[in-house]
Order: sequence, then structure tokens, then C-alpha cells
Amino acid sequence: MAAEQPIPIYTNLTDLYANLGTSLNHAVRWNNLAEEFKRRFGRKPAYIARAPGRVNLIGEHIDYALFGVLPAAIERDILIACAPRPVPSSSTTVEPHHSPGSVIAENLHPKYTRQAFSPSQKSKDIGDDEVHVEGWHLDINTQELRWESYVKAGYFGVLNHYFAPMNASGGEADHPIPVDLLVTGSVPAGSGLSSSAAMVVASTLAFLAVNGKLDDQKGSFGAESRLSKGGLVKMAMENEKRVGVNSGGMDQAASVISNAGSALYITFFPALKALPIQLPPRSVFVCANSLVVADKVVGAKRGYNLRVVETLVGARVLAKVLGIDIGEKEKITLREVVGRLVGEKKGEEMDVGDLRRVLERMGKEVEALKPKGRAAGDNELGVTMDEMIDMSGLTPALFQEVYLSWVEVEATHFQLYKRAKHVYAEALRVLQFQESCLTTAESSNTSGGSSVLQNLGRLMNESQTSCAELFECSCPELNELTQLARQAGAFGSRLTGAGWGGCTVSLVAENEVDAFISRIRDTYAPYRGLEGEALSEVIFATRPSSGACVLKFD
Ligand code: NG1
Ligand code: MG
Repeated sequence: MAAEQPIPIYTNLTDLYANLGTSLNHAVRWNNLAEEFKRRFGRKPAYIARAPGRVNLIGEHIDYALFGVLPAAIERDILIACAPRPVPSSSTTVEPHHSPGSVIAENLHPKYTRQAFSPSQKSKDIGDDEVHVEGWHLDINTQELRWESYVKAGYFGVLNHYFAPMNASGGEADHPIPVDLLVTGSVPAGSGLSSSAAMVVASTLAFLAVNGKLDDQKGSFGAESRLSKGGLVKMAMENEKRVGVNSGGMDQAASVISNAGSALYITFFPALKALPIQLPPRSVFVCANSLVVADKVVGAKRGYNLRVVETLVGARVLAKVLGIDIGEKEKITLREVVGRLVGEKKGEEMDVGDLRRVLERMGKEVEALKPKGRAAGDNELGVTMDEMIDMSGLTPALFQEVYLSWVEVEATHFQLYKRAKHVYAEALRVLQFQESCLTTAESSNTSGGSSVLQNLGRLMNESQTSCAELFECSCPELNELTQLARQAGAFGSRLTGAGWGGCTVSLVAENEVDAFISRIRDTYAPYRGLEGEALSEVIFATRPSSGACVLKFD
């Protein structure tokens, strides 16, 4: 099982590149980073952690409803070089940068300035002048987009899973060491290629490695003895929530578990599982950046986090309508609704055929979520907060506690019907996409190749329409760019990632890629006049890359 494998640790670039499936020419980036680390910090790095971005081929905004998705890791990645900072033994006073776990973080990109921070102890007053130390704390600013927040998010998990609070009793104290680190990245930020997950995964890995926790066979405080890929995914998911986004696990799983050459079918329910998927021969995915940067902070309140709430409330209302028993405080997901509807056993996963059938049925059942008492066609606005609370069957106070207390959202109206309709149809498209790839891979006869590509393309186009019309996570530029891609010969084209800006992904025949890119350059206004590197920054073909790994220096 892919998710149970250990995180690869390499000791030389030749082995590392053989596994990455990329040519050694790229090693120059790794060497430069190591050299620059030495120049800035006066010694070699001990490790470089790598985590790739990802492109989601299909299955948008359904991971947090716990449905399977189909992304692939891309070659563009985040690299973090790191080393313990030596503490001079002669010094008698404790300098702040020598305090346990203090970090100096630099970035090769001049826009991202040098940061120094130290973790502190989080404690709770338990009365009688007694204080209970709960764990490690790092100040993470969730109101502003700051590069070091992602570094801190990764670190937070490592601190709290692997190190006992400082004054905890018993055992020999094991403190995090002071660390210097240097980051470089080639995943464009805010573009739907998940630079955020790549940052958090790379940071988590770097702090594990530098603290000697990665190949720790003895087992550590509160953590498994040998971290598996699946374990790292769980940590990175938890960590990314620290930055303020209630994400599903797609990006972290794609960044960690992928193997070169295949996409991944990732399911989250009942447990994280990843199946490598061979894409049809001679098919290429082209990423094109709309150059609209999605606003991750305000955007989350009116976009991403709002969608998380809408899909969860939709699930509760559907469960009620379908006579499914749920606890008052239970946040049932749309995936669990179908599981309980067909009597799926706890911990077991229903057969794909059964899942397909129940998803088809849900396409009709979601009608129950349409706002009541509206004139036909007057559904557009959705329901108000009061109507939504009423539909949920909960008291306002309970509703607030279950659905709104842990997340910031800003909205006057909520769309339960449209969101759930998208989720069930999109989940069905993922199954169809995956089956289509599997049957092509199994048959040695490739003459049907182009009809397979057409079929995959059609599913991608339907996904785009649904994202635009039902999930409302597209934007005019993404609509235009996907349309231009189809006119330029793509089998299909859609937004990838959260949307509201960022990249599109288009399925193109291998021998058409160059012509396709030229056509887009000539027709998408923001690209006009771009050449060479400036062009390949915004539009590029990509192959499925391998997942996160660590290079260890001796
Ligand atoms: P982006 O914002 O593109 O990294 C987000 C979520 C995913 C998934 C997609 C939509 C995070 C870290 N990732 O991706 O889990 O829900 O949107 O399919 O928030
Ligand atoms: Mg992200």
C-alpha cells in the first residue's frame, strides 16, 4: 500500500533523481541551494527536504466531503535546506536564538524576508496558582498571508507530536534544537497548484529530519515509531489547518504519496488510501495560470471555508430527509450520508459499482435541498441563515456550535442544493475518469486511445461547468481560459485546485503540446508577447512527479 511506505531518504543526488524520474540537469537547483545555505549560515545543510506541488486532474472541492479525488504531483516543488544551529558551549547566558527550538528561516526569493522565531510553552491556569503546560505554541498569523506561516505550521505539528512540554515530568527531557533553514520554491504561489501544501509538507519533513525524528526507530513522544507517508499526510493536514484553511487532504496526499509517472486516486473514507493510476499513453496535462491570484484570506471566509460549511450543512439536511440517524453534534459529510443510506459497514468501503449507483440516485435526492416556497427559477439566492438553521433541525445555539464556531465565514445566503449537487456529480465523474484510465491501461490495444482521451476530456469539461455554475468557484478568466483551451485543441479543460483564480489544467495529445501552447499564448490576452522562460512560467506541460523525500548530507 502506497500510503504505508516510509518517506524516502536519499544520500546522493543520483539516486534521488533516478527516483524522481527527472533528469540530473535539475540537480543544479539542489546544489545551488546547498551552496547558498553554506554562504549564509557558514556550514553545510544537514538535510534538504523536498515536497512537490500538485495538479488536480478531476474531483474538485469534494475531498472535504470525503470523496475520492484524482490529482498528480508535479515536477515543480519546494526545497528546504536545514541544519542544527550550533550553540557555543562557552556562553553562560542563553541567547534568544539559542533557546530550545529557535528558528532562523530565510528564503532565496528576495520578496520573502528573513524571519526568526521561537516556540513557547502553551499553558492553562488550572486554579490554585497552578499552571498546566499543554504543549508548544507558535504565533501564526492567519489574518495575513505570510510565507513563514507555512514554515511555522509544519513546525507546530513536529513540536507537538514529538516533544513533551518543557516542564512535563518523567523521562529525560528531549528538547527541539535551534535550526537554520533556507527555502526555495518553483510552485507559483496562490495558483491552485498547492504551493501551500508543498510548503507545509516540506517544512514538516525538514523539522522532523533535523531533529532526528524521521528515522527514529525507538518511537517518540505521542508519535508512531517510524513515520509512514500516510502518517506524514495526516500531520501535514493538521498542520495546514493552523494557517486557517479547513482543507481536505488531497494536496498533502498528492505531495507526499505520489510516484513518478502516475496520477493518484486518493480516497479518504473510511481511511486514507491511494492507488497509482496510469494515464493513457501520449496524453499530456498542461497547466496554465489565469494570472488571477485567489485571495486566500478574505477569500476563505466567502469562498473555501463557506463551501466547507455549506456542504456539511447540506449533508445534515439530506440525512434528515433520508431518515438517517445522526447525533446532534455530529458533522456528517456527504460521503457518510451515502454510506449510511446503503448500510455500509463501519470501517468498510463499499464496492465501486454500489458507490456509482448510489451517487446516481443522489443526483435526484439532492432536490430536497432546494429552498422551499420559492417561485420556480427563484432558487438562485439560496437560503438565509435562519432558513438554513430551520432546515438543519438544530437550535440556533447548537447550530452555531456545530457549524460555525470553528470557522470564519461571511455570507448572507447559503447554497445547500447547488453545492451538494456538484459534490455528488463530481464524485461520480472521478469514478468514471478513473475507470476509463484503468481500462485503457489494462487493454494492450491502444487503437481506442483517442476515444478514451475524448471521454476524459468530456468529464473534465463537465467538471468545469459544474464548478462554474453549481459550486461557483470559477471566475471569468478561468472560464475564458478553459474555453480557449478547448478551441486550441484540448480534449478537455478545467480549473484546478480551489479556483476563484489560479491555474487551469488541460488534457492535450503529446504531439500537439507546442502548438497548443502557442495558440493559448496568442489568444489569452494576459499572455500576449510572452516568450521563453516568461511563457513557461505561466503555461507548461507537466508529467506526474514523485512525492516528498529527503536528501541527507554526510
Ligand atoms: P488549493 O487551495 O488549490 O491548494 C484547496 C484544498 C484542497 C481541495 C481543493 C479543491 C487546501 C490546502 N487545499 O486546494 O484540499 O479541497 O482546494 O478541490 O486548502
Ligand atoms: Mg493551497
